[in-house]
Amino acid sequence: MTLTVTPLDNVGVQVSGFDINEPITDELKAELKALWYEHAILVFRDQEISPEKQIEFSRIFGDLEIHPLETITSGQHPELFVLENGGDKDKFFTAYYGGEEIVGRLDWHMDLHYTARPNHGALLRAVVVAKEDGLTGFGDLAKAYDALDDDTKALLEELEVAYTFSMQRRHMRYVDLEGYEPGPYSPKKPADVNFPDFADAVYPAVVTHPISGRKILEVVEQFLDRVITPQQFGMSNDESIELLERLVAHGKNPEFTYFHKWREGDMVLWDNWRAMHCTTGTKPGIKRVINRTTIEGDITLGRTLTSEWNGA
Ligand SMILES: O=C(O)CCC(=O)C(=O)O
Ligand SMILES: [Fe+2]
Repeated sequence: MTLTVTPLDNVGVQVSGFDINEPITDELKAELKALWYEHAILVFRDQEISPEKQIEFSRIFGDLEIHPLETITSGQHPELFVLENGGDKDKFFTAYYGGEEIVGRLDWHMDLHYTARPNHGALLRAVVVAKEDGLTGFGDLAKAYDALDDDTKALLEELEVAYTFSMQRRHMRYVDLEGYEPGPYSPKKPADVNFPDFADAVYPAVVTHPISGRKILEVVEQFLDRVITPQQFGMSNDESIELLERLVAHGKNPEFTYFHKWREGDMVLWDNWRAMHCTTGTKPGIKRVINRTTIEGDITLGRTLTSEWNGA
C-alpha cells in the first residue's frame, strides 16, 4: 500500500500519498478502487485537478455517463457537469426553510435511485467554494445496516420499499417538511424540467452490494413512499410507516454521516450503491461551483412498478 488513508469524522476516508498528475499505475488504480469499495466515501485534497484530469481519474472507477438531472454540461467536456449556485438559474432551486430563503438544498438521496438503476458513483470537485454553507453530506448505509438490531435485520430481509418520484418536495412522505415552503419558481411536475413520468421504483429493504457483498440499508428519505404490502408481513400500515420513519432517522444518525466542508480543489468520490448524500444549500447570491463526473450504474438494483391492469 503506497497510499496514506486517514479516517474522516465517522465514515469515509481522506486519501493522499499520490500525485494525480503523475501516471497512475495499474497497481495504484487497484488500490484506489479497493479503497472505494472498502470505505464508500473518499476525499482527495491538495491535488492540482484540471477538468481533463478529473475525467481521466474518474474513469478508473468505471465508464462515465451523462447525468440526466443536470442540464449544464461543459461544452468541451460532455462528461463533466457544472453544478452552480449564485447564477441566473437559482430561482428554480430556491425554497424556504423556517422562513429562510435557501438555494439548492437537497434531502438525503442516492442519484437516479428513482429509476431502479442508480449511478455507481460520482466525483465532485470544488471549483468555487461558497463563502458560507454549501456543505455536502454523505451517509454510509452499510454501516447503518450493520448497527441495526437483529430483529429489525430479520424483518427487513423480507420487505421491499417503493420510491415515488416527485418534483414537489412537499409531497415527499419522509422528508422533514416542518417550516418548508416551495419557492415561486419551484418546478411542479417532471415535464417542467423535461423529465418523463417515472414509474415507482421498488427495492429490497436490504440490497446486497454487487461487488463488496456488504448489506446496504436501502431506505433513504427522498422519494421514499411505502413498504410494499405490509399486511402480508404482519404489519399494519401505521406500523410500516413507523418503521420507515425509524429507519430514515437511523440512517441520518451522525455516527454514519460525514459533512464535507469544501476547500477549493477538494474532490470527493462516493459509491452511490452504498452511500447516500445531501446538500445544505446556500443563501441567495452566494457563488458555488462544483464540477461533477458520474460513474455509470451498469447494474439494476431495484425494479420499476408498471401497471399490470389489463382492463379485465
Ligand atoms: O452540490 C452538491 O453538493 C451535491 C449535489 C448532488 O446531489 C449531486 O451532485 O448528486
Ligand atoms: Fe445527488
